[in-house]
Amino acid sequence: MYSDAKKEYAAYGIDTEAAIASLRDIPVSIHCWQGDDVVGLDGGGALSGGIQTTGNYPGRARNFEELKADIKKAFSLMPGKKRLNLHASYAVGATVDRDKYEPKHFAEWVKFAKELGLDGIDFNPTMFSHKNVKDGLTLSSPDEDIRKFWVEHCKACLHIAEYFADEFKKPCLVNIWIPDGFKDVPADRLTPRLRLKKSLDEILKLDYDRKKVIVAVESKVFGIGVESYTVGNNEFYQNYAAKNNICCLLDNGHYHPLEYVSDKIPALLAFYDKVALHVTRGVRWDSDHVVLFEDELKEIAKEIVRNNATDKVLIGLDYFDASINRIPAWVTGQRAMQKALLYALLINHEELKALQEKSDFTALMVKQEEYATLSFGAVWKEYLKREQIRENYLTEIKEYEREVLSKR
Ligand code: RNT
Ligand code: ZN
Repeated sequence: MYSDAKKEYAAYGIDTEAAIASLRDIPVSIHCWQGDDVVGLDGGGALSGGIQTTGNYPGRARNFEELKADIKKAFSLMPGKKRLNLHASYAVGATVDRDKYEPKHFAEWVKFAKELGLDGIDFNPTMFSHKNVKDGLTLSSPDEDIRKFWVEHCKACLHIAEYFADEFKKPCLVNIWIPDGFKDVPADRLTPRLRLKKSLDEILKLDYDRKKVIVAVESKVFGIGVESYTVGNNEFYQNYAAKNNICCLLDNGHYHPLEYVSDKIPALLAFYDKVALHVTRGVRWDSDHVVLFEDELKEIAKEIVRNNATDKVLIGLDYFDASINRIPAWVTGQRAMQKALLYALLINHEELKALQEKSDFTALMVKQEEYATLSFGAVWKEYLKREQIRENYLTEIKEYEREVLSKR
């Protein structure tokens, strides 16, 4: 099947071997929080901040050991180059509060990530599920003690990120997302944003190595319970990032359903050296369904590949479903991302771009449609085979569920 597919793609001017080789080299940062419903290990409390997991499927990882075991299992079923994306709330054995976290609280994670042969670790300050989220506000809080606490937390996270970068000799992405917003019509939309700006300025004043640590800011249109106003909206962060030479993180569940992140990627590439992504699947009000191999994901992958931006676009996953077995949830989303990248690598973009430039939109449409039915599946199977990964992961996961998850 593969040798036929190879010939079929060659007729389109595509080298399937080169596509497979490129795919192997594109890192995808995999979020740790699908494994435990975003609960974390630092006892911060129930999930808050306008995000929610729904469902109560048995087998949630309840501690560090269980989470590690599940990550190990899930990652063993994922092809390609993998990074681990951690939240600060996954500190191990911390007896201090989040503003005082240190690299040592993450040393166990480094050890684990090295054992798994991962490409690196990415990091996120956790500004939700904590008593210091006051009236739903963190970095934009009018309470100076609260605002300062979160500024200190972010600074601590930059130090920890530098430690990750040193350990793996690879840059670490630190993504700042805050839940701050209001449920109902505010009386003042500017003041909280000015306070957020001030907080970010204070965080970035820290003397950190910008080559090792890439700071990103993640906007959102609304959250559950904060439907009327989001302090860190898209315009705020894009302008902040541009003026302060940091990075924007686009979460494709954070926009109006008629807006597409695939379209935003090239807009930002015109101005930024790096663009970070949270790949997810929005469904109506929820921004965090398991990623599937669907049209928008393909478009996102095409924008990364055809703009030669595989080292500029930092791909991270962000979804959490508690209604199904969490391990196939993880694996399905990661494989979907890999499929989309492979799909994009198996397109003769130069030919299609030339048709657009010549305004031959008829040929462009016909050709694009042809790609939909080429032997993609055969190349995907070959890729999995070479990565020594079985296509069927359900059987193995069912067994893990019987042996491990169901006993929790
Ligand atoms: C929330 C943001 C944020 C979180 C994670 C846990 O809407 O997408 O990225 O999902 O940091
Ligand atoms: Zn996100």
